[in-house]
Amino acid sequence: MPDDRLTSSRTTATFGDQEVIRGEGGETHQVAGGDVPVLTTQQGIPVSDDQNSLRIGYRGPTALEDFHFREKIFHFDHERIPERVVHARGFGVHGYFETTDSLSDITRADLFQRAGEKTPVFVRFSTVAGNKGSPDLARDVRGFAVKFYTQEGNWDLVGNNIPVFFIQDAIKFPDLIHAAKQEPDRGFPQAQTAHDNFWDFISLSPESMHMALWIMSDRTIPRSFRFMEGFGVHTFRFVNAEGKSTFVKFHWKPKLGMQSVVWNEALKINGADPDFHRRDLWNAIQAGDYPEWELGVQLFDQDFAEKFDFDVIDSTKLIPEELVPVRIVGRMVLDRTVDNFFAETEQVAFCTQNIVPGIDFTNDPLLQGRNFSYLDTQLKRLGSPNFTYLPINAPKRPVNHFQQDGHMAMVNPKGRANYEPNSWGGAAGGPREAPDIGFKSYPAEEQGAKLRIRAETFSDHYSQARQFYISQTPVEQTHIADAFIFELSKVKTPAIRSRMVSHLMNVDDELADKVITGLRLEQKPKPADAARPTRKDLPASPALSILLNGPDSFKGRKVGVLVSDGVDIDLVKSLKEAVLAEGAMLEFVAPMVGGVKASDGTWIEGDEKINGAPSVVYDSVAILLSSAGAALLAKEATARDFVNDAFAHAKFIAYNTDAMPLLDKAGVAPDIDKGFVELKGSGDAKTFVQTCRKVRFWEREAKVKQV
Ligand code: HDD
Repeated sequence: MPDDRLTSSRTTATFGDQEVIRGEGGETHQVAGGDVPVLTTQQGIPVSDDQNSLRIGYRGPTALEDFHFREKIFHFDHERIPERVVHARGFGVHGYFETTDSLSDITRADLFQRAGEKTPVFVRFSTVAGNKGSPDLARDVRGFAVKFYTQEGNWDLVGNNIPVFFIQDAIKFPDLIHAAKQEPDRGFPQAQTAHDNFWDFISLSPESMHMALWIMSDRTIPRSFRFMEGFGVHTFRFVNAEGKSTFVKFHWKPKLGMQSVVWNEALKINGADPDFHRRDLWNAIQAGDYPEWELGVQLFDQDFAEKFDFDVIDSTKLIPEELVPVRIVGRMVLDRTVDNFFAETEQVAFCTQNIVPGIDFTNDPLLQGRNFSYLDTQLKRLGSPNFTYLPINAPKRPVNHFQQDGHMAMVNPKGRANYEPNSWGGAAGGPREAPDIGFKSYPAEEQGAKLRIRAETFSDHYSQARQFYISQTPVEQTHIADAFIFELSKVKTPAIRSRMVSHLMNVDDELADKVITGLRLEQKPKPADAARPTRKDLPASPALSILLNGPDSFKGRKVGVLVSDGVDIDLVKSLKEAVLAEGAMLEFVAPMVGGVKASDGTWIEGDEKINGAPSVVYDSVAILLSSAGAALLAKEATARDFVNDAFAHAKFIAYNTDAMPLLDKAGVAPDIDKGFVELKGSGDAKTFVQTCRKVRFWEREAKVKQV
């Protein structure tokens, strides 16, 4: 195995996109397939036999002297590092950010100065509550952390796919996370908020109500990382060359529009493909279909902040885009998967305090607390203050300072001077401060008594929760109510269910009534006492809906085509052509993975076997069968599920007449609606793909859900 650590040996090689010294010895030897490097120990000693440990006699005991065996097992025993206490399950990829609109009048941040300039980035998407091995489609907030390797150092924008947060003060973070994760006595449930502790905490924390609405919406079950928004959440500051400050909120807008799955799909996808999101991103990038987001900023001044209904440093509130428009200033393209998951995705260390000249913090108490937590957690996780030397964390500009030593010190300052001021002249004296270009904190004036209080300006917990709810389409409102009913039905303590409903009564009567009915609460609770009794009726903000901001094409989506022997080759060809022309993907699902023989003898290779690719993993499906194939698959339970689920999940379904026996056995034949497209001739495939641009036939959903 090649050894990527720093050694004293001779060659350099690329690791990710970093050049590092690499321990490749000079020796190679010939095996079938050509010259390969010689296997060595960590000390570079060539290994003759890696199959057998050293033993005394043919069947005797293993010798302690076997340094190769001991070194190999020792290293293996130490392979794991602590997983992140939150956001343990993540997936990282490389890309670049391109400035499209100079912001030089607003900020001196180098990366925003010149339109057309590209800055390398590393992005890690994650779920929050689940452990490292938990399924991708848990109902959960998604982390959206971006490390910009700018020419003035690393800037980490450590955001989520939701623009607000559960709590207002970082001191509540451990409680929130303890309540969300597995209950400590039993060690479950995994990656779920549907349990007593979580809803107990939330229902006792009215400040969480806005976020509670968001997490019960389809934002927490995205179809793909590629189809979700990202947010910096907090209000930050931009500071320009003259020292003038402008408040800013950051937004990532997916080029392919937003899209989520439905809850019943999420449950099934987690079983069928726990790696659904990472596989999706990996496949898209490997196929050259690079996902893209626009970076937008909401800019506002102190005057706006003072007039706004809410405190701009309260992270449980957002500023509607209709009030402060989002100005697009750049785009981010993710175009490279990692070479090594551990070295990059696992070892990347995001820290909110990593900011660059021209960007600054505000007094948001959540942000202030985060600035302590992230550096601290990286030391625990990565084990040394020298984690900044790991290639994935190292800035892509020269680093000069007098910090030294510690575990794994890889690059210590050279020369005699390891302190300053010093009187060693010139280069011998080492690096010096640069008052003209160095980072300067914005000189915000602060005064006041030392207090443990929550500002009065943070006290309205319901108005924006309601605004979010009324901004949703009826389909989305139903999903929110259903999610509350689902989660609270998993709560075993009736008092917690009622307490949660008492908050919903302060949000929206119709929502509360739906949940009361769905839970079959016999006694309607009293509305929760609110710190501020009156709730402002804010106008709807269409930007908050997923469905109103969906895709305008089927690009980047995937069609699952169920095929059988004898399938009409012309239909298959025309469908494939139409799907690819749209920039979408297509997979053949066959009774056996080897594939099927089409009507003209053409062999169609299967991408999946029918029981390995239920329709939940596709955006739409096509059932293209011969009559013999339909008769066979009508007897196959997984084929019937394929059709039935696609129908229940309001997917668009293409089919040919010969496939009818399967549709019939699956119980959907009597309900063929406008979400079905019959493929008779080659022109119909195009119609089907155009229909799919709407992603779902939502009109069907209400008909398949009666309870
Ligand atoms: Fe956090 C990780 C996002 C509040 C403490 N957080 C972490 C990650 C993301 C966020 C995306 C994963 C980074 C990665 O991929 O490595 N966190 C947020 C957002 C918050 C937030 C958007 C609210 C606006 N976080 C928050 C608070 C605290 C933390 C209030 C503590 C006081 N977060 C952490 C942490 C983590 C972390 C313990 C765990 C692993 C890590 O930092 O690197 O420090």
